[in-house]
Amino acid sequence: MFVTAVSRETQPWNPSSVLRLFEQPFLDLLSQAQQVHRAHHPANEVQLSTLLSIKTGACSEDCAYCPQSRHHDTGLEESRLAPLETVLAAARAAREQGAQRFCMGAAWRSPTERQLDDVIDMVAAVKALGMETCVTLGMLKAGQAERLRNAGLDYYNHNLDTSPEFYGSIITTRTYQDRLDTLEAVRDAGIKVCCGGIVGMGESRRERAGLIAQLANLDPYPESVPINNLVRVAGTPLADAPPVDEFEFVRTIAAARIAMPRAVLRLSAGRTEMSDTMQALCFMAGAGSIFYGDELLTTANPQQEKDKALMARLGLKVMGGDTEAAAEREAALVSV
Ligand code: SAM
Ligand code: DTB
Ligand code: SF4
Repeated sequence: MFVTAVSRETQPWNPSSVLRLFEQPFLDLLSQAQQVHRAHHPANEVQLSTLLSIKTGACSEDCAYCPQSRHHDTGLEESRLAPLETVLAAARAAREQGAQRFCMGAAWRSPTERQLDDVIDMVAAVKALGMETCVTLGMLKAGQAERLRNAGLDYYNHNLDTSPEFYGSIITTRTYQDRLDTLEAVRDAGIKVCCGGIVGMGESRRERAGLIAQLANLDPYPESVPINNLVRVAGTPLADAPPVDEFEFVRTIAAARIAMPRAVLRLSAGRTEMSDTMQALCFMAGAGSIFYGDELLTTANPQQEKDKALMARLGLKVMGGDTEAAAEREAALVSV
């Protein structure tokens, strides 16, 4: 039997009510999720964002999944903050390849004011290219979020990563409440929130449901919700985590779709290990965006040519933006 779709506007979610979504027969869940998707989003469209690591490695935090933590020996080479020209060249290339949004990530616990000065120049310059801007820099204070907003920042990415109960076995150097405080500072500054989590870190189904309930009960819930499938990196404590069942991953996307009908769900890290068929199921479940470009921050993403071919194979179009910009992006994508 179908569980009736209710949005945050009418009823808060809790882990048990999200769990009941997961427990439906797979095809019922998938069908319901696609109906919710089509009621709130254009069918057959995918939003494309390109990522760039502007400052890599040697991070003071101990996130168990992350190759950039200085607590783990992953052999990653540390880099200084990238020069503005390098960032702009990457953004221009991403735009030419058809990306609508450019996301810049730094391996920081939180930025200093001086570091923020440099990032602000990057945000303003990328925005001037006509792209949407997103950054992920760790924890922010209210004044810092306002400075980013004034520079033209559209989205701030800061993930809850997992449920409050499971969180302590993944990260010890900052609390769940720290993350909620940053999200509040971002929201209060008028920046759109990009916030999601990771599947496949050894969490239970109830804990996956707990993450979705937390996200859905943010008021308002995030505009953008990345769902990452753990990339198991050698040298991290989660290098040997057992992969999550494929249908369970699709169920997670579907449950997020139903609990947050208007959010754009991003099928994020972990796509290199997914077949085209698996990705098609994720789009069916309500994923409406992907990271587009050969690299995520430090790990591989499907080659752009492969993604162009996948989109053509599934008849998916590029989402968003004004008509002219969208047409340019379409043109960039036809060279399959
Ligand atoms: N340092 C900043 C922070 O933690 O907010 C920004 C960068 S951090 C790499 C951004 C997000 O990437 C993390 O919150 C996590 O959800 C995701 N991530 C990092 N490593 C990952 C991995 N190995 N697999 C899947 N997702 C990962
Ligand atoms: C998010 O949720 N996923 C992206 C983005 N936000 C910044 C990052 C994924 C990182 C995967 C591991 C890496 O490439 O270092
Ligand atoms: Fe640092 Fe962010 Fe990686 Fe955690 S996820 S170790 S904060 S870069």
